[in-house]
Amino acid sequence: MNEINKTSHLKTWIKDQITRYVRDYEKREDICTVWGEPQVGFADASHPYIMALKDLIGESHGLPQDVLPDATIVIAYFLPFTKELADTNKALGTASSPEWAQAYEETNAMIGKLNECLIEKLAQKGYVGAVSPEASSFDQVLLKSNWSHRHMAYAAGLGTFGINNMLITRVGGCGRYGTLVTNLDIEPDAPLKEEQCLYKKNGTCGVCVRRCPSGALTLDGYDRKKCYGICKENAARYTMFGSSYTEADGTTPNSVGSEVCGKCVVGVPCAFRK
Ligand code: B12
Ligand code: SF4
Ligand code: SF4
Repeated sequence: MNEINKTSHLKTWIKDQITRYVRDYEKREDICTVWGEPQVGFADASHPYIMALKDLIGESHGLPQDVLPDATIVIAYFLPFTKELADTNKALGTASSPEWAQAYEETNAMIGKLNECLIEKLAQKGYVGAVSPEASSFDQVLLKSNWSHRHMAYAAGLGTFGINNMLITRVGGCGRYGTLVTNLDIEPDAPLKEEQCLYKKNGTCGVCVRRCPSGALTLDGYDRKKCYGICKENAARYTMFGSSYTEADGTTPNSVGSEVCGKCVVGVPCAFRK
């Protein structure tokens, strides 16, 4: 098989594995969430954008090579939520819907298991996959993680950043990301050139800013502390679905419940796209 065919074959195979896993997972009787069609991208683990992340975010931000010494490709995937789920969270105000909180926890739990499955499948083909343990924790003061899924997903060509601070894919921004570092020997994808946010594209829209209940979003930027205030209010409200982020030890939950809001990713034109 030549290089182009091999790349295309492996990319299709990985996307199929992810889609199949999600479709099987949503049949479980102990969960309620269903997902749209996963979007998958492949980032060059040594892309200049990734290599500059320590300067852009902070010295402590991890590189793919910290996770896997011979890292070559970071698989990034986006699991879209459904419009039905988004609609449950459309009402303005600070309270998220219970469905939104539950989907947040269920998706985070699935991402962990999906990565384990992918690691096993890749091993059967002679490749190694590894997850950054930092991805599921974040500094409670800085409100930053040492592993940004979105920066990896951006480098993998999955989307561009909107005014709502979400990475918006070609099918929209309402959903969650996962990443897996690998030593795959395939051609990477390139960052997406076309701007996905209407405001950034042509100065229109701004709906996300008007929907934000905390004032965290403005046309000029994002205040993560204001946003976290609302997320914590919802965590106190939704303690029944678990709490999937942890302290740096990787086991102690960092919250009493589900730290959610999401009013800026529902009821907006960039939530879902054909
Ligand atoms: C810490 C954290 C939070 C904190 C702080 C939020 C923040 N944005 O910093 C709190 C608890 C407040 C929070 C809130 C939310 N979060 Co949160 N959170 C995280 C977490 C764990 C780490 C993010 C982080 O610190 N990264 C490091 C920072 C520096 O990078 P960054 O956040 O990606 O920010 C960069 C972009 O904004 C980018 N950027 C902005 N504009 C542009 C333009 C260009 C050209 C470029 C190149 C880059 C760029 O540069 C920033 C700085 O480097 C990630 C999971 C993960 N491990 O990645 C989820 C994550 C970011 N959260 C997510 C979501 C959905 C939410 C909420 C909607 C809550 C909810 N589920 O109901 C809100 C949305 C807030 C918002 N509008 O951003 C999703 C985002 C999905 C998406 N479509 O983008 C993530 C990726 C989780 C996931 N698995 O999918 N979150
Ligand atoms: S709601 Fe409009 S302005 Fe906000 S991110 Fe989406 S497209 Fe951009
Ligand atoms: S998650 Fe809520 S508080 Fe945070 S930026 Fe979006 S709308 Fe505003």
